[in-house]
Amino acid sequence: SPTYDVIVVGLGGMGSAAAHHLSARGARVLGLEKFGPVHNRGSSHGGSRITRQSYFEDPAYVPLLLRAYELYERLERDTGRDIATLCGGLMLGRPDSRTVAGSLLSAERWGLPHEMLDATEIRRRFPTLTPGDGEVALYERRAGLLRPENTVAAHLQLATRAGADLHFEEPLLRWEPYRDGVRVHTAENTYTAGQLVICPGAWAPRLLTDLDVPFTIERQVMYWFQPEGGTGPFVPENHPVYIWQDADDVQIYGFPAIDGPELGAKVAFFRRGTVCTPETIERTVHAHEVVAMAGQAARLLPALPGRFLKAATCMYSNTPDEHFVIARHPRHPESVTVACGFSGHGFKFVPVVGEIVADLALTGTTDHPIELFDPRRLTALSA
Ligand code: PYC
Repeated sequence: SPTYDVIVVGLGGMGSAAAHHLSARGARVLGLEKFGPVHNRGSSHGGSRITRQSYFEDPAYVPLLLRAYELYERLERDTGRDIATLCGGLMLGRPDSRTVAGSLLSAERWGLPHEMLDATEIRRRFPTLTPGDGEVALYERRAGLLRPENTVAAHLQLATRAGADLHFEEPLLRWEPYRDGVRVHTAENTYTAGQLVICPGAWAPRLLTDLDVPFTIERQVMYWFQPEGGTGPFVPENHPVYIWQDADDVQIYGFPAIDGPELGAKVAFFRRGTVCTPETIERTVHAHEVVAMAGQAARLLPALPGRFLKAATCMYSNTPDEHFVIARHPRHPESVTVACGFSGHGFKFVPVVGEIVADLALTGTTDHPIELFDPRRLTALSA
C-alpha cells in the first residue's frame, strides 16, 4: 500500500493548512477529503470570516492570533490571493457584556492597540450604526475580515506545489494502528503512514468517537441584505466588521459590503443555531428566519436589511466550553494528532493551527501555548 509520512484527513480550513505546513517542512503528505476542493458543505465557506486580536473569548488566544496574522500575510504574499481586509472592527454592547469587557481584558493584558468609543462617538464615526445610549464599543483598527474560500485554495495550492498528494471525493472509511504508525482505508485504497492528522470539522462526532469529547454540531445561517440606499456607506473603506451583544445577550455579527454594489452585506446571529448533523442539516432557510435576522440587524443598522438577497447554511462544531481541541490524541499519543471543536470562532486561527499540527505530528510537541486546548479537560480521561 502507498506509504506516507503523514496522512491528513479533512482538507477544509484546518486540514488544508496542516497539509501545507507539513509538506513545506519536507514531509510526504497524503490529504484525504470527502468532497471536492474548497467545498461549501462544512464550515469554511460563505465568503467572509471575522478576524480580530482583542479576543473576548480568552486572552490565552492572543499569542496565537499574533502568529496567525503573520502567517495570513505570508499566505497572501506566497500565493497572490486576496485573503485579508483589515477594515477595522467594533465589539459592541454594554460595558459589562462579555463582548466588550472580554475584548478590553485581552487588549489591556497584551497591550494591543484599541480605542473605547461611547455611543455618540460610534454614531459619529460609523453613521450606519445606531447603538443604544448605554452601549459602548472597543474599536480595533487591525480587526477585519478573511476570505475563507481563498484561504483554503491558497493552502491547497501551496501543499500541491510542495508535492503533497491531495485526494478529493475520497472519504476515510476507517483507520487502525499499524506497526509504528497507522493504516488508513478508503473505498479506493489502503494507505500507511507514520502519523495521522484528523481535522474533521463537523464530522468530529463520527470520526473521533474514541476522543470522548461531547461535541454539539450546530446549524448556522448567514444572510446577505441589500442596504436601503445602496452599499456606499457599507464598503470596507467606510465600514468595520462588528459583533454586537444586546441587553438579552443575543449576539450578531456582520461585515462590510465586500463583493460590489449588487451583492449586499452579510450578517448573522452568533450561535443560537439548532443542533444538527452533517447528514441531517436543514439547508433551506425559512422566511421566519429571515424576518428574525432582519429585525435584529435593524436594531443596530437600520439601513442594512433593505432587501433580502440570499442565505446559506454552515455548521459550528462546539465543545462544551467553546474552546478548541488541538492535541495528540490521548488514546494514540504516538501517532495521531487532532484539531477540532473550533466552536464557531476558529477560522481566524487556520494558518497557526496548521503550524501547530505540523509541530505535533512531526516532533510530538509545539512551542505554541495550547494548554487550553487539551481534550482531557472535557473527558473522563482527565481523571
Ligand atoms: O470568531 O469573530 C468570530 C466570529 C464571529 C461570528 C462567528 N465567529
